[in-house]
Amino acid sequence: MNEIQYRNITVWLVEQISAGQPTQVLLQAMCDRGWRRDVAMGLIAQAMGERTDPGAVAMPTTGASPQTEVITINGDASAAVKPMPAPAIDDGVLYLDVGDRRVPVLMHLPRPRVVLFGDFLSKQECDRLVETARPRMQRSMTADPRTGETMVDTVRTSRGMFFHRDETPLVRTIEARIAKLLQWPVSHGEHLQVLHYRPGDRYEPHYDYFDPTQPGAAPLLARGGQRVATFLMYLREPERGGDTTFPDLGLSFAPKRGSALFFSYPEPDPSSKSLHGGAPVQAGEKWVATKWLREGVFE
Ligand code: PD2
Ligand code: ZN
Repeated sequence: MNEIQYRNITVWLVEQISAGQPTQVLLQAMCDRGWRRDVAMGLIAQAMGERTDPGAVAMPTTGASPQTEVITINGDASAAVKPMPAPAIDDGVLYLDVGDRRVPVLMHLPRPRVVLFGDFLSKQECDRLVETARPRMQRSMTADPRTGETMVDTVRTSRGMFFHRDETPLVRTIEARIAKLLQWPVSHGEHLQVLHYRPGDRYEPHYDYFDPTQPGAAPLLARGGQRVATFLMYLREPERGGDTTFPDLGLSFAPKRGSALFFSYPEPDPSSKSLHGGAPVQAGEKWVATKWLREGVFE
């Protein structure tokens, strides 16, 4: 860290503190972006006009929404704050209240942020979503990075469909539940997608964000900005296979019915470590629903 980075982060911290941003959120955002915790605490304390002994800093324990990420551009910490969808996982939390149910937190990784939830959907909700989607399933498409046009692609052999926002009472309930859990408005979510994988079907490892260096990204980004997070709900489990995998993290999640997986990628590049895929279904059928979260309003 050079002196300019320290000066810029301090300026940013003073602005954030003056605007009322809780210190806990600032600390988390800095740690998430690679600042050592003690250094971050010292800088926050300094910015608050307190002494720099980390032990002297009183950190409030209450969470705040929305969560934020400190973005470092070209290695320069001329930091900008970026709100991000994220569950309010305070230290030691076991359940999150989403209004109509308490959702168990089964596993979480802070960086990159990956969270596994149990019981996000009931068995009845999973079944109803599958049966409503089934007559509308078509071969899944991917976006061509050169043109932005959607196309059939061998990396993704599932079938899928999209619900319109608010299309049915159940879709509305699920969208509201996701918004509450991730502290992110319904308006900033893409339409709910249902995917169906049969034996052999898979989704090769990929990033969900649009590569901004590709010419085809512009039309995709024009509608709601960049994708910043994914929320994947498991609706029907196969007999074998079909894990969601993160090759860079060595993580693999079994597609357990009713559970849901969240991960975010504050920057649209491989440093997000958000490479992930759907392993081939070996036996039986896998059904999932995906909600991709945008940084802006997705019409
Ligand atoms: O179905 C999956 O496991 C899966 C894996 C990777 C879904 C997606 N990506 C997606 O919908 O983006
Ligand atoms: Zn994906």
